[in-house]
Amino acid sequence: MSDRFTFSVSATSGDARVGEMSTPRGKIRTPAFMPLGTAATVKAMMPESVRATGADIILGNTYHLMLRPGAERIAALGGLHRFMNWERPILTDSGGFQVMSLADLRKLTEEGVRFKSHIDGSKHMLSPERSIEIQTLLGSDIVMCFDECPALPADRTRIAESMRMSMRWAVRSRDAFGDRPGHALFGIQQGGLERDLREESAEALKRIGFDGYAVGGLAVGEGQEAMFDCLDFATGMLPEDRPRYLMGVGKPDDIVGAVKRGIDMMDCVLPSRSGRTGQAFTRRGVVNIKNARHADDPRPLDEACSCPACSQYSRAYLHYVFRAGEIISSMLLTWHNLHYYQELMAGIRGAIAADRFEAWEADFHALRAQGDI
Ligand code: PRF
Ligand code: ZN
Repeated sequence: MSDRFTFSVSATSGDARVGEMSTPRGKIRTPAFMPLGTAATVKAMMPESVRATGADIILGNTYHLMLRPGAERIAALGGLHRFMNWERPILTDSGGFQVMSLADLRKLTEEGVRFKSHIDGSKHMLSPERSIEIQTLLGSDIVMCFDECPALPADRTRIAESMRMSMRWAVRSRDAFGDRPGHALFGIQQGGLERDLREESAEALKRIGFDGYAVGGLAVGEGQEAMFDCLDFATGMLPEDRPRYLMGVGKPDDIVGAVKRGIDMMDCVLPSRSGRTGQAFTRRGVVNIKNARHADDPRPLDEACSCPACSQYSRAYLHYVFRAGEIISSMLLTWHNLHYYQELMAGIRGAIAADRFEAWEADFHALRAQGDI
């Protein structure tokens, strides 16, 4: 295995690409879906089960881990991989986005952001330098620049100012990261839905130079159509020979549409969170397992799925354990949802490799249109 971070595209179908990232901790097949391991656990899953679903990489969060149990503590215990028993690649988000959505009493300045913990009210500061330091302490394989973005809709002035500050922070993130062979630093494009601001942001990031490039500031309230319209121009502004990561996306049809527009990586809380709230993703759309119509149904959730929830249990059982608040409900539905997402990615990669992505996409939508059995 290479001791450097590399990325190569092996096939394309339209603007969709299939390829591979390589890190000293393992390979990542792209397009990749990264499950959330926000707080040093993919909730309700053992790490070997996460791997069994087909995940090559998971995501950790600077914001949560700095508050609890603390980055210095994790470093002293041998780093995040050993701490959580996941030895494969980990990408960490940089914290700014989570501060703005989760923390109390935020104060944003050129230096960074001061805030109070949503857990115990304690005071903290994050800056580009501190965020990179924390991600380094964690031992993250793919480190994200420290950035900030407004929820949409927002004033163009606010979007432009925020993007320009994030680009100044990108310079500081790059300087703080230095040169760490085997570890990657990704820049994050901002600029809302405005083409010229996205272009200005992409040019600033390319001048600095990163191992990969993320599209940030989307899926923040604008809706799918507006997000796709933006991706139609935003993705192509980023270097073709580097991975492109759409942050915080999304539902299965968001993922398919993003890949179609040239995206290589995504992450989302949806499959794991929905697993805990009784929503299952299937090839025929979303199934609400708490619905009374499942109470006597001996059939599996999805007869074509090979996960434990589908191969060993009935809808009636899944319905009952959810209603009864049993812990196994979260375990089984999370496993199923993560398995579904990884099967979706495998299907996407196969279709691109065979240069039949468009036909695959038509089948994907046709089956969903039929609805649940
Ligand atoms: N920036 C960072 N993390 C993010 C986002 C962003 O813009 C988003 C937006 N969808 C999700 N997570 N750093
Ligand atoms: Zn299943």
